[in-house]
Amino acid sequence: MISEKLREIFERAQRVCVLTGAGISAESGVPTFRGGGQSAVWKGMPFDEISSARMVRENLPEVWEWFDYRRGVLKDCAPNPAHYALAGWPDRFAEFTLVTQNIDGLHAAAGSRAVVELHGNIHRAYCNVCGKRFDIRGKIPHSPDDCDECAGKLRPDVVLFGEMLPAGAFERAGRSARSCELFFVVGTSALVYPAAGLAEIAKRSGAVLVEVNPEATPMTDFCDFTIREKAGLALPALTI
Ligand code: BJW
Ligand code: ZN
Repeated sequence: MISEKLREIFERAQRVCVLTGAGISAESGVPTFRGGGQSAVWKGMPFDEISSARMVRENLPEVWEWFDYRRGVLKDCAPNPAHYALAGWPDRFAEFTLVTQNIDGLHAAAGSRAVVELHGNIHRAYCNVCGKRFDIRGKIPHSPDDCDECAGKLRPDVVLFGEMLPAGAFERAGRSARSCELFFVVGTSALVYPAAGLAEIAKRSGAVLVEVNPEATPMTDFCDFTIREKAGLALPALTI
């Protein structure tokens, strides 16, 4: 249920920023990491163990197996009405920034441009030695394995626990969080930092904070509005 007050604020807003998480892709069939009191597990390993900087150092082939499996799942997933609704938002507002923690590329597939991808993109790899990037979309299992410049090993171009975010990405997101009037937190458990900190920055800078999530999160109490619905219902309903 969307309040009339929120509709009014939405209609008048000029500067809007949206942070999305795994929940926005749930209705596309992409599994979330957490939610419903459960946490993803791969071969008996909690995902935060396999998706970690330590695992890349100690067992890169296992990391690749996990990401190749995930790319296999994604192969059959398409954007849902929530991704499409957001793809139209740049036309409604003078300034609009879409920031995502997702690595699935579904915002771009729905037509969103200039998406700030805080945690990288599962369809790319980079060389552990020289940093050269490779497009691995459609190559399952991934290939090549080694860099064609320096023969270094490739790794997924995603940000794992204990790793830094891509240069400039958080800064760009932070600028938008600081300057927007309306900030949406969509489909994220708001547990992972520094991404979750963007909502706090926006709130402290005076933005109206809106959460779209069927479940409560640690961010809920800071929010001015909560839409306790699936993103695929809530975002198109707000856009109408
Ligand atoms: C729906 C729905 C529907 C369902 N509609 N909603 C400050 C405090 C404490 C710790 C830290 C801190 N700062 C940094 C840290 C450490 C760490 C961290 O945050 N740890 C906490 C978990 C404790 N952060 C990092 O390590 C980050 N790096 C960093 O800080 O660098 C500096 C540094 C470097 C070296 C040393 C020290 C510092 C990097 C974080 C990278 C996170 N990467 C992952 C994995 C990516 C690769 C992969 O895919 O495997 O990114 S973790 C995973 O969580 C993934 C996600 O992007 C991220 C967030 O998850 P998200 O999107 O919120 O999904 P879920 O599943 O948690 O939630 C889904 C939600 O959707 C639920 O709420 C549902 O209810 C909802 N939902 N259906 C709407 N239809
Ligand atoms: Zn290389």
